[in-house]
Amino acid sequence: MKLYSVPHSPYASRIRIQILAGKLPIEVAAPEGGLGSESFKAMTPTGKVPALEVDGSTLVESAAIMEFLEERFPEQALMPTDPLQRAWLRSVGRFTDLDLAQALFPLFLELKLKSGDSEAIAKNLDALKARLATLEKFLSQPLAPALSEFGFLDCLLAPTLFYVVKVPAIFGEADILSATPLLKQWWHAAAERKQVAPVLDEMSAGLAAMMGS
Ligand SMILES: N[C@@H](CCC(=O)N[C@@H](CS)C(=O)NCC(=O)O)C(=O)O
Repeated sequence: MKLYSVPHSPYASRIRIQILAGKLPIEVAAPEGGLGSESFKAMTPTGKVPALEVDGSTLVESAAIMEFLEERFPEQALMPTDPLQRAWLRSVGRFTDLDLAQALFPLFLELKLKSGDSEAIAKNLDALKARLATLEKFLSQPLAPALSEFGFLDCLLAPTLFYVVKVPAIFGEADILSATPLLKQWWHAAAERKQVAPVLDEMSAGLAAMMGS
């Protein structure tokens, strides 16, 4: 099996945490010809990373790849067996991708376009904080895993939280998690874990390289 990944991608980083945690026998490689190349686009339905080459097929979409690896390597599975807790994790995953990550996109765009529109930036930061308040409610539910434990939630959430913390800081919001204490506690614990920290380091290096610093 071969995972196509780029270091800064939060979606590919989910799978890299899973591989590191379970010592899964999966080679990690850059997309052939680079991300965006015609040869990589021809290999996958979406042309995006992560893409997992397995048994002559190419799987895409991080959430689907994560669940595939759970089933393919059951002895290394990170999800609990309880269907309710599994459903809770999937609901956090969907919220992360469909709401939280979407709230980051206008800020990424601002980093690229540098409009300097402070009103728009403040509005986008407020929208992001509203999503974080929702995430705090998820974490306060009884179905949430213990904040101190490594698990599937780390793979799902830590790579996106990396950007949630990093991007607002560039706009002067030094502690975006200050109003969400459970999330803040979870983030600080997760970022230190041995299965997560090396991947966050790769993300930092990848981001710096991408931004030319
Ligand atoms: N929903 C996808 C998102 C994947 C995605 O957007 N990957 C980005 C990198 S972070 C990508 O490959 N972009 C290349 C492109 O859009 O051409 C997933 O969860 O895997």
